[in-house]
Amino acid sequence: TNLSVVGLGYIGLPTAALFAQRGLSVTGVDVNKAVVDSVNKGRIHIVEPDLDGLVQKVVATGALKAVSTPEPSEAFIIAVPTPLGEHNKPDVSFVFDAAKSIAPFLKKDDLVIIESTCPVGTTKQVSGYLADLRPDLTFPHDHGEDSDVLVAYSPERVLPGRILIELIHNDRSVGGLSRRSSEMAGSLYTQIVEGNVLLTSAEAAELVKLTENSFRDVNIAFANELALVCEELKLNCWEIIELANKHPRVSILQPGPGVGGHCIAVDPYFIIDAVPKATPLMQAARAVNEDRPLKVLEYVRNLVGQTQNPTIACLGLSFKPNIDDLRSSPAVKVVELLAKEKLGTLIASEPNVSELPQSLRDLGVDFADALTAIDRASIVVLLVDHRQFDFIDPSALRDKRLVDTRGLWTWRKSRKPQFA
Ligand code: SAJ
Repeated sequence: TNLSVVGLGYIGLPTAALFAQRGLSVTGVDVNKAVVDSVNKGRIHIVEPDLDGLVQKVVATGALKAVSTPEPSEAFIIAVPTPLGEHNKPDVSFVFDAAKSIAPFLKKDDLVIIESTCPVGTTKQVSGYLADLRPDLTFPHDHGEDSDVLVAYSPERVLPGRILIELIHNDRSVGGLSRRSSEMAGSLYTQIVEGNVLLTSAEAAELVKLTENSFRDVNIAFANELALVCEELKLNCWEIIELANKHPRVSILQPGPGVGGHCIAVDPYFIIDAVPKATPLMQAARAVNEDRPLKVLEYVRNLVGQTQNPTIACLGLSFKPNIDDLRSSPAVKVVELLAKEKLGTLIASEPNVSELPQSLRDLGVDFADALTAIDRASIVVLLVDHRQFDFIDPSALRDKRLVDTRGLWTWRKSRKPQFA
């Protein structure tokens, strides 16, 4: 089988490489020429365990090649970004651009699968759009089982850092615009997926993806709200959560300085935008989570009090532990807020990158390793619980004022129960 994967990002590239490893002839398509060139040299432009070796191998054997514009193929997977646009409205324009780019090459019995996170109904709209571009072919939204082209939706649900493992082992929802579309898409995925491949409709599969990430956002908001409750009641929220989680049916997540990344903080809006009246809880969760960086600012402001120009060390900048991705990071947001408020001299430390992002350099933030930053500071703000920070000797913190947004020092390291 020939397969084309449109979009060679965090999802498209590992997916393309896995299909190539399983013996398909795979063409990766990306509008970014630098990405195409690097893949064709067997190199990767993203950080992901084991992906470099796999891409190098499948490019060397000729099973995977990258191109800038699509070519004819039997199956097309669209894995392009769907960011939030203005007013928190989903922007699916890259999906439609990708559909337009493959339209000229479609022929009878070809399969088109969308993997990008999409509002419910997008797959059907894309099918309609393709039908307008190719009036010589029939599509399933109009012609059901008899359509020439098959169209389906199948969301990725992999965790960065574990992408190759989760692509293979996670169960996968596959929703077609017709039964035949579901079945053909499902049988394609069985070539890489060892988990269950579960067939449904396109609309259901679209909502499943949005539901998963909205569920996590609401649950993180619960933890963040509990942090506020505990602060008012002067109790340690990490201890409360650990003890509550001993209940066999309770599993509370961890509070933090906010929810970052490209999915959890975005996808709830894809539901909220479609059905605002039905989503008071999801909207409240977003508000709670979006308020977190401002809360951290408030804690630091209180610690600073009347002190003139204190030095403040901010530890961790990525959007979650043990990754190097600083985009959409609440930790970066906190440092920006602190810098704009000119509360003191700021030093940021992030062991997974070699320099600060431009936005922080422009604000005059210094960059140092964690121990140097702590040594120079009177206030230490822990923003990300990277494994490197586990090893910081508590004596280095003895005379520092702390804002521990992750409970590393105020609970996990100290483990001082309430009565102590
Ligand atoms: N976070 C907390 N407390 C927690 C857990 C997470 O504050 O207890 C924060 C993190 O620090 C981070 C943000 O939430 O800022 C998101 O991190 P994450 O680890 O929850 O999720 P992502 O964005 O790396 O990946 C998620 C995953 N979705 C779910 O777990 C339901 C992944 O499986 C999806 O494939 C991915 O979104 C995606 O692409 O949609």
